[in-house]
Amino acid sequence: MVQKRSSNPAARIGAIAAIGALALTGCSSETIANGFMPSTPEVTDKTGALIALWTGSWAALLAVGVLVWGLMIWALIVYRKRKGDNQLPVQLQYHVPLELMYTVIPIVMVGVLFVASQRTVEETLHLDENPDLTVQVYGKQWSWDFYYSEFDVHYSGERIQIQGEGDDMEHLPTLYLPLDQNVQFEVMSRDVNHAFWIPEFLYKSDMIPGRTNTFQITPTQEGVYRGKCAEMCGEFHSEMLFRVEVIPVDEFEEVMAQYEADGQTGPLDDPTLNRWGNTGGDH
Ligand SMILES: [Cu+2]
Repeated sequence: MVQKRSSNPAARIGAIAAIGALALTGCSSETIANGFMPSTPEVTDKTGALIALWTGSWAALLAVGVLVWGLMIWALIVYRKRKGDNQLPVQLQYHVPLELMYTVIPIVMVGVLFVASQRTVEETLHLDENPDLTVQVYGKQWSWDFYYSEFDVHYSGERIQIQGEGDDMEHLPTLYLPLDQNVQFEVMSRDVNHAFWIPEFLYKSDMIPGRTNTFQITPTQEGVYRGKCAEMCGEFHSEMLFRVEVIPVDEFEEVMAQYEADGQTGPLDDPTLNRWGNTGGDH
């Protein structure tokens, strides 16, 4: 008995490979649309533009890659050395239209990527003159301090020993952010270089002693996010974590009132808090 076979073995192998790849990665169409980034366009006012740049660049580069690989494979097969063929193939030099093409097309491609990146960078780094809220964030070995200047209240974190995966997140220092409000972050360090990173916000900023780095983000989706230090800063760098809670404005104001009731008032910019007595300025 003859086994029934698909008329096109290549198509069959392709289909199996595609199903296998999808099964292995377990990815949904949404994950693919977001370019496998740990975020969605809804998280902040910036994530949409960042994801669009990332996926757009990937799509363009993949298209170019497929074209180039296709041409290479085609040339390899069609112009392969055949039996008894000892002649050099036609040598093509100083073919002006061809040389113009492979000079101009890459320049246009790099130009398009440059303009798209530059636009997104400008959008991401743009600072409004009147943000709704300012949070000063201090990195320190190995925790975080947050000062909400409009409310004149603070939260000072301590290092939490991480026991393992799971519930530890509850005990981490929490940065509260009001939903749909433009928050200005002013990030600094008390001792060594750290980096402020909320992966789902797709934004990371260095925290350098004696320097203030400023950026603005409007969180647009309620929820709890993970934050971490992204600069190797010593023995317990891996435990320098925090959580971010994006909550409606009225709930945010309740948290601020609670901080005030608990006596967590006043700024945290006292230079004696800094390990090196750092007063900022020239370093
Ligand atoms: Cu660190």
